[in-house]
Amino acid sequence: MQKWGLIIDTFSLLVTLTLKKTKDSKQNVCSYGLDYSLVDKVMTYAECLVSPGTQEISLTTFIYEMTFRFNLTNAYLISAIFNKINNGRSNSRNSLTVEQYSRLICTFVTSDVDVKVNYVFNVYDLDGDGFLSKHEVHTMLMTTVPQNSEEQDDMLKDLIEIVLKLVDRDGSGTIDIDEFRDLVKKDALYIELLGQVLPDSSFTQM
Ligand SMILES: [Ca+2]
Repeated sequence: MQKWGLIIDTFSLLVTLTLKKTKDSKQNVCSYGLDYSLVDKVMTYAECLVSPGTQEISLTTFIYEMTFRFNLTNAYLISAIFNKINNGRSNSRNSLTVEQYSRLICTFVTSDVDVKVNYVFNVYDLDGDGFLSKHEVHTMLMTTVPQNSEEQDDMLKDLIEIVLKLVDRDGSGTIDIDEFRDLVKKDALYIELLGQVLPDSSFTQM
């Protein structure tokens, strides 16, 4: 009888640990005001993208999903998103964990504007110093403005000045997260001021 008691105890401990792990994993993925069933759906979708024989989502799959499911069209911006969400891994590879990918998709589907603002700002902030420098603004705008002539190059320079004048309220020559957030609060369209890193309006919710 004692043996069965021990087996049952071990079994319930395992069930508790498994449930706790699933719950922790979902909490890790997202606390953006999404309900668990939606986070569940996102994670199930992300798990389907894992390359056979690995636990990870490859860069190729990531590019394919961003392009064809989320209608992101700029290769440079897709790679900037990938690098940003892959950042901080000790053995940085050309793949993402299911959690990293799910967190991105949760950012896409949440209606929490602050989460989206933080995400977009971080992608634009290429060197991760917390400010968008003139150089970063230039690099981002180059992805949207074609530069085939001197005239277009001048247009780009003018555009950079216009953007800085619009956002850089303290005249520091850089854009900080508060300045960016304030601008987006004035008009939500400004969230993609420097390039599209969120799904467009044709994206249907998960
Ligand atoms: Ca920066």
